[in-house]
Amino acid sequence: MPASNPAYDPALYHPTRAAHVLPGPETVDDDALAFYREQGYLAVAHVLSPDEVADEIERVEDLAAGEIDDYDGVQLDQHVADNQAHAASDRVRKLWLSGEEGRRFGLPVDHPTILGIVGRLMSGNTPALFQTMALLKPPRGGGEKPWHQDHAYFDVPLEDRIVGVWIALDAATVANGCMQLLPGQHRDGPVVHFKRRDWQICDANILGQTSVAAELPPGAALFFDSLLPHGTPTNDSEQRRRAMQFHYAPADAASWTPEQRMEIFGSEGRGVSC
Ligand SMILES: O=C(O)CCC(=O)C(=O)O
Repeated sequence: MPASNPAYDPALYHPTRAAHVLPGPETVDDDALAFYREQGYLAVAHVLSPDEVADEIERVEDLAAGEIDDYDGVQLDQHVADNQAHAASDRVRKLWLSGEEGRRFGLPVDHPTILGIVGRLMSGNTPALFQTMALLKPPRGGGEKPWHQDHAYFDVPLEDRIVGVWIALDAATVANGCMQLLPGQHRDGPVVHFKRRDWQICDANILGQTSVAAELPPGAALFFDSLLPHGTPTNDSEQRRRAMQFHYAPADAASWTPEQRMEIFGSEGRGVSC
């Protein structure tokens, strides 16, 4: 019997509206950059073409199936072990890759459209890739990622804000566990995290708040600030939700020790990874 997903209050994921998605990278103008500074995110369609999406799905499926030599970063999803898998990824929650592995296995971490937008969001600073992953939410039970700020996982000073890029390979919807966000709250600064269902913000801080659902078509990307609170519920639908996520730091970013990070984000955060 697969383990069931840890119970959580469904009211944690109750979006009242969908995020506005810009029609394409060419529409990322000064207003869009101002929106990102104000809201902490930017959703943009057609960052990858349909052919690029098809290629990336193939790559992700090969990695998930263990068909790539020299790669052992597959993290199974404990909750879907009895899925009648049509795709290798239907049993997998995450593919962990270092930045360099992302490059070596051909994920689009150096895609000019992505780097161009990230560079502008960093006000011209050069983006340096430091983490690559694929985040898979298999149908019928793919696991929750509780609310958190990505910066709580990174040993990087708060001034050196990291940009996350979450790219939909399948349509991401509320039903299959798209990203949910608390717009503008990156400006409120770091929030203390606790080890509960994961390294996360306390549920009580989230309940009663109004979230926005980043519903994205395949090939669209969500760019988001490393202090923006976000989370994803379980996928209880019949539709798989495959995505890639890259993180970029400013090239001149400094480093923190884990102790410096834990002083800000909470003392239970040793050895966490996201
Ligand atoms: O894609 C997901 O389900 C969660 C992504 C996320 O928030 C993370 O890995 O930090």
